[in-house]
Amino acid sequence: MDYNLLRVYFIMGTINCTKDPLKTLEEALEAGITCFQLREKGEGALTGIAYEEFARACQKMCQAYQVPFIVNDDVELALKLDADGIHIGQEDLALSRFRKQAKGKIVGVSVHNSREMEQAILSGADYVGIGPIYKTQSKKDAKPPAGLHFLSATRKQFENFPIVGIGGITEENTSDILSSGANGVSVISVICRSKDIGQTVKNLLLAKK
Ligand code: TZP
Ligand code: MG
Repeated sequence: MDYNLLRVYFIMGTINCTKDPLKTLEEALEAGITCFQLREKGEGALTGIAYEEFARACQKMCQAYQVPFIVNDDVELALKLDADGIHIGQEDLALSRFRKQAKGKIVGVSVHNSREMEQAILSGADYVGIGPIYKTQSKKDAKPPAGLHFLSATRKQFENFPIVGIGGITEENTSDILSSGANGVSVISVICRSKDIGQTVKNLLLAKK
């Protein structure tokens, strides 16, 4: 896959937003995010028809900006909507079970150790998410922060595999994530809670290794 798509990878669900979720997404797209993942989960998340309609609205907006629309966990919805990709965690459906169905789609997997990393590659992942690097408020069942060590060790072992860092990433620490070998940063709250999404995304895009 094109590494550049991972550069500023925005993840969002309605409960993460402090203002209208579609407005949040539009401002982020306008400012130049390179990828979007719908992660509609947690207490108060949309379900059923409302969830599907919201997903379709997000997808339409992403298409207008030619930014990949990725669905978290929900393989069924991703296939139904013909999303550009799917992101799965270790607790989710095994990638080997749907890799064929997801032919041509971007498939991302969250990994936390070298065994999971090797398995993700063998199963046909297109990229991996490594984290939480720092403490995060956005995922209730997040593992303890791992810091930069596993990220940099993984980059040394897999020189060219697409990797995105996640968890507690801000405008200030993005450079550290990039210099530790990630091709980009995935973020929820720094964008969802920003008072100036345009400026926040610009700062994330401008951060240097
Ligand atoms: N997986 C690991 S940390 C995390 C996910 C989905 C949440 C990241 O959110 P934030 O607000 O950018 O820390
Ligand atoms: Mg998951």
